[in-house]
Amino acid sequence: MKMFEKPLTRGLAVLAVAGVLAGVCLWGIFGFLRSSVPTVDFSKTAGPVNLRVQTVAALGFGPHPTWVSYLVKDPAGAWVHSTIWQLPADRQINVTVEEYDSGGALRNNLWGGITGTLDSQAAINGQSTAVVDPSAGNGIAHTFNVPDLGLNVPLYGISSKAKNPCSAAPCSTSSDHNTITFSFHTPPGAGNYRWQCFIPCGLSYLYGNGGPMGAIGFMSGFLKVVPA
Ligand SMILES: [Cu+2]
Repeated sequence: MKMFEKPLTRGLAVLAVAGVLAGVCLWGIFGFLRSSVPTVDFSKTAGPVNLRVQTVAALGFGPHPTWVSYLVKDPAGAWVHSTIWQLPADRQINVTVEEYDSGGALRNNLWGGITGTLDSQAAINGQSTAVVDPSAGNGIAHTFNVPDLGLNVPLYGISSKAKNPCSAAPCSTSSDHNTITFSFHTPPGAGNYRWQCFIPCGLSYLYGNGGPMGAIGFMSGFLKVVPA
């Protein structure tokens, strides 16, 4: 190996490799820090909490602009890329989901049924229903599930041929969307309740379960229930 004949050359090569490795490590660490998800606090609200969220086909910014995601509107009215929502205990939460993604069939039709809401129903564009047939119409784009609260709400998708889809979040209601509303009651005690989407919507990942499906801030998060 003529290239590493001289000790100085060899030393420089080792330094260069070490430098690249250190760079890769720092890039990974800062990438992780950048992606930390903020908590959006709704616990100071008096009376029922009106929670407005949206599901989008592509976030459009940050390290993963192509990923599907949830966003939430903070109490000041700004859309925030967060799935960690702090809620008061023992309180009615009125949820409005603006759903901007296209839908499809479910791998398990069980997730088409609505459970855990106040009347075991949800309204899709104003029409109350207890079940969304995944093989009818546009199918289901995402679900909102809080397993510990028995909550399952399928989110009816927009047409894959929609003429005015939203391409980057936060989406405006002038883009094609469905509005899904439902209410639930938070438990009387404090606790962290994990929630997630049960549709394997991480396209281009193995079985759809990677990427945004495995990342807090995209298709899963926490309800941080705190004493009111
Ligand atoms: Cu999803």
